[in-house]
Amino acid sequence: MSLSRTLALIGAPTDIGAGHRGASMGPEALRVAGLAEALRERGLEVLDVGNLVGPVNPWLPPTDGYRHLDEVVAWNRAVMDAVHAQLGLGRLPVLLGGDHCLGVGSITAVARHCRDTGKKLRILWLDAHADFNTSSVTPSGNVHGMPVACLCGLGPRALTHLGGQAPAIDPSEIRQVGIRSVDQGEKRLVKEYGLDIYDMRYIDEIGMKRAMEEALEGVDEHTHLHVSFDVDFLDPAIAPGVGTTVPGGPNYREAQLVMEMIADTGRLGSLDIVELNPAFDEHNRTGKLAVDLVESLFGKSTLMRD
Ligand code: B3U
Ligand code: MN
Ligand code: MN
Repeated sequence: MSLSRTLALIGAPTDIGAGHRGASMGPEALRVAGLAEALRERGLEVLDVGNLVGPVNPWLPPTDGYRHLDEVVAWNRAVMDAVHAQLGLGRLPVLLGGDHCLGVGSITAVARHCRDTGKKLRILWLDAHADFNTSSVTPSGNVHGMPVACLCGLGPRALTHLGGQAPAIDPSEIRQVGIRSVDQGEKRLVKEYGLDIYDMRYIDEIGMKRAMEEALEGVDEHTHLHVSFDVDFLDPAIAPGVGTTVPGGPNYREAQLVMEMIADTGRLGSLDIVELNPAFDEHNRTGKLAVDLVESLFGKSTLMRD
């Protein structure tokens, strides 16, 4: 893989948008699992820029359909600024979450960078959940169930307009893979917005290889590929260390194939690793698995391939 760019690891230690506490420990768990060392081993230059700071989690019930909206906005501003700054320096940002509400800041920054540089944006959203809830249909008020809707212009103004203009992305720029939990009202919305969803039913029927070929179709040398990797994408049998496990996810081999096929495009431009929750993990097993998969995402393979 022709990746001469420096990677910038950006920690965002918060669980501000989640339904369980503990994703705030995600960045450190990824570091302890040896993320930077593993990537350096691959010959990549890796800079750990440390952790962002933001408000503490007040752990309050939702108001007007959102939990902790002000704090969510503050964290996302910090993420957006940090990701955008690293992209501006020519580095490949790797956001270490933190819960998935941070995808709003990260992808808003990436979308702006693509507009400024004339790149085509393709987002691969690897997740058990569609994350397309709004305040009126959410079963929980947790903003980690809403980032894709916010990015598509549906949500509180402070998040939809985080980067100044809305929507940050067009639904046609995103492919969701591994989906197996979509709430009632959310189902109607993803249909209305025409999201391209490779759910587990579809993957079972056609296989992961073909599903990924379809999800990556059209990716070319003008494409900036952003991967938003929610660790609950993985089957809970191999990845118990997340807040909201959903059975029936990709197994180890399927997950490896996903990462390898993305690596093969050579177009990976930015990455989120979110929802890792060490409070639910077993001796950082899920953290180590995430590192293993990210190594594949950056080109580790058993044999030399061309
Ligand atoms: N869809 C549910 C649950 C959920 C979404 N994302 C995660 N969990 N990690 C909700 O609360 O919106
Ligand atoms: Mn998610
Ligand atoms: Mn999820």
